[in-house]
Amino acid sequence: MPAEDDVVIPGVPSSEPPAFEEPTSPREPLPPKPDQRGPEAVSPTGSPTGAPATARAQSGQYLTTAQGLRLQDTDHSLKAGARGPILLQDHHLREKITHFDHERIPERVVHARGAGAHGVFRSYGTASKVTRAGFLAADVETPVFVRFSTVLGSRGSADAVRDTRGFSTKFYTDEGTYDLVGNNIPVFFIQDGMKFPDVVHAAKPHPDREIPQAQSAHDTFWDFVSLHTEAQAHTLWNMSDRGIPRSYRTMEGFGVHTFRLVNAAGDTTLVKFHWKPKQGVHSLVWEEAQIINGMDPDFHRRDLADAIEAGAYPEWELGIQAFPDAEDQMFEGIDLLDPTKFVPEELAPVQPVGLMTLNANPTNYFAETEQVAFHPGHLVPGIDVTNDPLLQVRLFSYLDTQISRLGGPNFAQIPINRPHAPVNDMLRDGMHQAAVHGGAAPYRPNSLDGGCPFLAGQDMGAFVDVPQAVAESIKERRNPASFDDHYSQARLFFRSLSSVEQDHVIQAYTFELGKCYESAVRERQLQALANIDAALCAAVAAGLGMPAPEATEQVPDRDPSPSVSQMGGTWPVAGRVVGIVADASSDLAEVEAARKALDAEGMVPLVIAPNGGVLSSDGLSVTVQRTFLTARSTEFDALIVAGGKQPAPDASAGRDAKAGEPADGLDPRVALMLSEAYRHAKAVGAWGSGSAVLEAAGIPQGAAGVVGGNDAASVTTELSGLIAAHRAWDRFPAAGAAAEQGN
Ligand code: HDE
Repeated sequence: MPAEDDVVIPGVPSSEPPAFEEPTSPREPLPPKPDQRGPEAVSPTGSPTGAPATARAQSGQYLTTAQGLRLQDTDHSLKAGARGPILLQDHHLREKITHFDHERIPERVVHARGAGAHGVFRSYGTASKVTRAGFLAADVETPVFVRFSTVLGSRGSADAVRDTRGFSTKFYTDEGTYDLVGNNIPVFFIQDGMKFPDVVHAAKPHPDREIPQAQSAHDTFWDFVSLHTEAQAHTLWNMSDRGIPRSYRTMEGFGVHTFRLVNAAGDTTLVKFHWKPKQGVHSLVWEEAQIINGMDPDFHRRDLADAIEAGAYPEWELGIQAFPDAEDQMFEGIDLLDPTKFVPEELAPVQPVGLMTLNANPTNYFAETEQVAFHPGHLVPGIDVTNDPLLQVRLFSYLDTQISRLGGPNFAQIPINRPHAPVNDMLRDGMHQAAVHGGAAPYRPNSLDGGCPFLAGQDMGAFVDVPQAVAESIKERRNPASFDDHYSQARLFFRSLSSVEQDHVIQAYTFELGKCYESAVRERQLQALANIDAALCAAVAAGLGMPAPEATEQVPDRDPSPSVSQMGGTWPVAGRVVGIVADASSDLAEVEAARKALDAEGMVPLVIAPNGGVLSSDGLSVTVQRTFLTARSTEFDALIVAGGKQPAPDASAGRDAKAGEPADGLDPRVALMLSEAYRHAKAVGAWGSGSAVLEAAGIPQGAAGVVGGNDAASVTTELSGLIAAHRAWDRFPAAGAAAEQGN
């Protein structure tokens, strides 16, 4: 038996391995896999049912209709003779086809593509002095469901596109469900929600050809953001590495808006919410992202599910930046009601208030991840909204959109959306009503139902709107003057990045604008860049072959915020994927030692060999997970070479176009894998004959992130240290002078 049985390789499709022959004896449906969990068993009105977790799955040993009628045949429709027409009376046929015809529901108008997971939030209690929210009291544990998403693409689009990511969390608290519906970027495109359809129409594919899918590199997007300059700050975050996260696990989350917390004494505090990933904030490089979108469009979805399956539970600390609830709602000159502005952590540190751990995959994508319905207006006592005009429009939009997306007003009764608090809402009837309401008097006041339900006082856990003074004012369509500053924070952000990160920003703008057809659009965006940073503008203009315009606005210089840079630390390596290139000539004892060492650190080792099956020698055997045909560097955070010099039998361009002519006797797919990994500044290691492979692939010994050693133990130890820093950053050449001038 291959030795890797005790090393978890995630991706198992079912809770039991299948038999080769089609099974012949009836049995109950298989249970979920150990890494999976469904929504908790509560009734449509929030009561625990005590039912087993699988009670909502299919049951019984035999195929039935939706009415539970056992069936004898599901392959042949009922016909008037073997060659005759089909009879209308075939209920099973009509039910099967009709249900299939209606399997799809409208996808979300934005954030259509997502991935979800279950977890738990444990509160530290540190927020109790500013909020009376029960789930933020000391040591309270609250079940959560999280959905991550891209914004622009359709439900079937690729994961690694350049885009903002959604980060939505549903806390099933005892006081009702609280939703924190945020993004991975702390600022937004627009200040007033009324413009949301405009920015979304501009960013979505062109309406005539419906291209391009899931990306901003096209004329309508840049047309809008260059005319609508309040979008420039968010756009710059998108063009930074934040727009192409390595993983959902390595994203920060932001509530974006300012919220108002209220404590037991009624004191209020303005706050911004932050999710800080324990895994660190990491990104892809652009070429890597583009390859991934072809090789594995499900990259982020798979990564999240695999990490949870492998037991590398992703964790985030929830934190708050707290500001005095001053009359002007400003902090250090930053308007807290302007969602295009963030408050640098250097001015207001993020104070941790609890830890979220994602520890189970959903059992069914549609039932859970697709049907989950978030809403920024799902609040609990102790958390209230502010007058941020973006947030105010969201408070209307989310309830409205769910009604058409989920087919009526009762979507809160769908299992994933059911609160874990008693529901007594006097809302009645409607499509898909799943509750069976008792009583005669769903109105207030009544006497027929004994006056039920009663209203609670604040001491009984009622939500009480903060009695917020609203200045005497006139009705008008206008922004405060502080909203007119569109550039200072874009400049602040760019100037806070390291030179490698600045280079990536320059490349992103040059790429995206290079994809725009109209020179007027490119020129207008260059004008906006000139106001952000002259060197950034000059570098992008050079790439586009256009003159760099002069700035038209005097933009104030703010102190940089080094905390926005992603570089310079080390983080846990659990869940990282390491490819081990090996072949029949490899020392399998050493390969096995590397696998064990990586597994012990929570990483996922995948053996890559010339062909599938098992590598065997000297009584040892190692199962192969990838071949030179199926593997690509982008799947791995690091590569180890333990052999694999000899070209495999299919190393010809006819069988695999990425196999060109073998170089120096090396399989060209291995050469390509190594050169890509090297180019993307990933750690690469080798021992024994593997060192000759590195040499043949032209990987310079002694270069940053290139590890040589005598055995698996020394190589994996050093490699793990490099993976902890995410990339061998020194391998990127120093930033161009243009970017440096910007500082
Ligand atoms: Fe959303 N947004 N949004 N949004 N949003 C939706 O709700 C909307 C905004 C965000 O995983 C929709 O259920 C308006 C900011 C996330 O299910 C819709 C405005 C932020 C998700 C909607 C905004 C977000 C959505 C589409 C401007 C970050 C995915 C389907 C006023 C703080 C939630 C749905 C999930 C989804 C409207 C702006 C985050 C149409 C009108 C700002 C993470 O209701």
